[in-house]
Amino acid sequence: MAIRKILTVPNPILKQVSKPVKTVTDDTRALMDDMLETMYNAPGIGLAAVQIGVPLNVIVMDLAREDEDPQPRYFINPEILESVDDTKPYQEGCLSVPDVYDDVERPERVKLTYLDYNGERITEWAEGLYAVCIQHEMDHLKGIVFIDYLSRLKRARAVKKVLKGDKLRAAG
Ligand code: GNR
Ligand code: NI
Repeated sequence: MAIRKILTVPNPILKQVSKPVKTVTDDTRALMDDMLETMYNAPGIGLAAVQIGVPLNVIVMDLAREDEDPQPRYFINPEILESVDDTKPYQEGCLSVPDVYDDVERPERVKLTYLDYNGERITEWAEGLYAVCIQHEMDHLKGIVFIDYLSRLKRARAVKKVLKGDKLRAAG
């Protein structure tokens, strides 16, 4: 397992549309292992493969609180089958947009289908933080980052803030 570098905006790779995984293999599992380690190290609650520069439809997530045992979740080729009409705002953040947080409105519950770590199909409803996070991650697979839902001014400020943070880190 290895910790990989997380790409940040405005890296154009984050705008790429990810491709489906043809077959779930040990390579897919090795990628997911690296993603999980990278996510825990960040730390974050979800990560899409494109955020480490691999444009495949692969997501990892762990919504367990710090006082709970880890609950790693793996999603390959996820699809949303149904969404309720009710939406709810939630203050989102993103490892690709460090230190920026803002409200995003999304459907409160979504029915999704995906392949798990072993390539088995799971179909279930997601709600609460799970619904927020899976929609945020599935946006990454389409090249969408949460700041794309904000006003142009807020988006420009967010990108500027990230570039400034990168510059400060580079200078040590
Ligand atoms: O760690 C993360 N926290 C978070 C908080 C609110 C809504 C979505 C997220 S996902 C984010 C990790 C990330 O950037 N995943 O793509
Ligand atoms: Ni994100």
